[in-house]
Amino acid sequence: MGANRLSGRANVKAPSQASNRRLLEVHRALIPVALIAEAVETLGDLLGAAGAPREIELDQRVTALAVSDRRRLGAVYDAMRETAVFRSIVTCEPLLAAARAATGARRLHSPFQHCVFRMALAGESWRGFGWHQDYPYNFLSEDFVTAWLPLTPAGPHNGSIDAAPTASDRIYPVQIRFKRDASSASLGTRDAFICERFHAAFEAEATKLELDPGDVALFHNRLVHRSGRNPGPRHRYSIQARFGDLLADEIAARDWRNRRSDGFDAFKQLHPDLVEYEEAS
Ligand SMILES: O=C(O)CCC(=O)C(=O)O
Repeated sequence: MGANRLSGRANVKAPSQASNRRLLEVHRALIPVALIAEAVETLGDLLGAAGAPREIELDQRVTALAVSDRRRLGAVYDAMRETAVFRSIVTCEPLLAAARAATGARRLHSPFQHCVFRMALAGESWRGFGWHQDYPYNFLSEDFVTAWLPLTPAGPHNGSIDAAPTASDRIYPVQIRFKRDASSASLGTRDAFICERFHAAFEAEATKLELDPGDVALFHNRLVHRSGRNPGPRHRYSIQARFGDLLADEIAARDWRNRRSDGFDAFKQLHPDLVEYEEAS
């Protein structure tokens, strides 16, 4: 796998048959340092309130809670997304300005259900996302973007994100399957990963993002990417938000319908040809 560090000005153009918006931009030090610090402290406090020992550092608190009470760790994921600092980050003006520039939107569309907090725990690759594009997942306007921002350094040491920009010239067919844990038990919600026959081409050009806290990667929804496997021992903490063009013809024409709950119904209706398989519920 390629180990290129994407530079601050990464700008990979899509082939001409697709939209000419940038597939991937990395903005260094975009999010105010104080907001990142507050988010990390808030996460530490949440873990403490959930029962993790307060005298140990962040990663150790997460590991301790994952071992002692996995369900409580799940509650911390959800609560983190409900904090004021989370909202402050996904609505901070530098991020919105970058999103407006990347999408060309005069008015941004950013449904809150598509703003997520993630912990990629060391060694838990079953929780990661396989090769996918965000288009079916969020289903906003044609040129919508994902903002991916780490709260602690992200790189090969904790997996980060693998991206395959030059293969991102079209929307690929997907297989819709239930998420499963390490023992293959269904987790109830679904994924739409790209069909396996394309993976070798993605692997051949995969590039790993290296980002510091405060940096933001903006991906076009067509960017093929996946969660890099976190070898540990550090966990990875990140926030993702999605931004589309509220006034784009295609989203207005479908009454702003996007992926409002689990499932890929709106995507399936528009692109039945791109769903190669769907696991029965
Ligand atoms: O953070 C990750 O590991 C994957 C997230 C991702 O691929 C996404 O939000 O689109």
